[in-house]
Amino acid sequence: MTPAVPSPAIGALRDARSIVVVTGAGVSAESGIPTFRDKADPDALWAKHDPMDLATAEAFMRDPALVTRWYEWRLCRCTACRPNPGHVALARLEALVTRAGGAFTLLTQNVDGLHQEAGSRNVHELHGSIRVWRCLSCATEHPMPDPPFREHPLHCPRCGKGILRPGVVWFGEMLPESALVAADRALTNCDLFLSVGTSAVVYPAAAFAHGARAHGATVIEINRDPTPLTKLADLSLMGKAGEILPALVGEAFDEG
Ligand code: BV8
Repeated sequence: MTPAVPSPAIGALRDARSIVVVTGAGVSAESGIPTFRDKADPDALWAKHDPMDLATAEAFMRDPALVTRWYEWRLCRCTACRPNPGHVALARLEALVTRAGGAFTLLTQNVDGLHQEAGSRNVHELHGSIRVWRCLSCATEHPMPDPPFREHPLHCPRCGKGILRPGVVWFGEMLPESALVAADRALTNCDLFLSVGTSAVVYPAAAFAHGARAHGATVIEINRDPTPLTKLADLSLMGKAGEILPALVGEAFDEG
């Protein structure tokens, strides 16, 4: 079902010269990857687990086998899922905007790699990637072997003694410097900011819309439910990202 998209959103997309998009777990929900806080989703990750028991460095040091198994389970879900029309629409939008000489930056909180698989190019993984793991002893990075893992936790294939942790950003950990620099540069210069499929409660990503707004950007939120950002946004498009994004990009750029 193709949703009706308000003409101001179509005009804003068509006129934008520099777009920043922030995405969260909601953009991967229609690919079959559970979200974190979605009250309507019994599989939501934080509905079943306390994030402080699984998504912190302390939790990993306390029980590396448990946290390794949880990320192994999530990795299984990620590798079994494919990009949905929402991911594809964002990759198409980037191609259209950059081909016309504009700028496009995708800042994702997701760790599943689906934006890149859909063809998005200028992607910055604010919270790292589940597909790369790092040795706590020699700090080397390793692409994740396909599950099931041979041991829990995994030992470093290079030094043999360190254990591997997922290359994600846990609570209390700094975001990658390169992603923060890219975000700062893009937010300072953008004229359109899209927030897609995020509950807008995890910082510093949740503050990006405010920064873009302060620099004069139009803020559009695409989400299935209201969030703390909804009242700040210039436009709030309620619904599924996998339906709204293709309709929005199609209305803005397809002739006829
Ligand atoms: C840091 C691990 C320095 C990876 C995650 C102020 C400034 C700076 C930091 C803080 C601050 N205040 C508090 C902090 C600390 C903390 C924080 O933000 N806490 C919150 C909870 C209050 N931030 C940090 O620790 C960050 N580090 O800033 O370092 C520092 C440190 C300490 C103190 C000060 C400074 C690190 C943040 C990263 C944490 N890592 N996970 C992993 O395992 O994946 S967080 C977790 O939440 C995920 O990474 C996820 O990316 C992130 C955000 O969740 P969402 O993606 O938004 O997903 P959610 O389920 O919540 O929402 C989905 C939405 O989609 C819903 O609205 C739903 O309705 C909607 N939806 C569903 N289906 C659809 C849909 N929408 C559209 N279409 C659909 N089909």
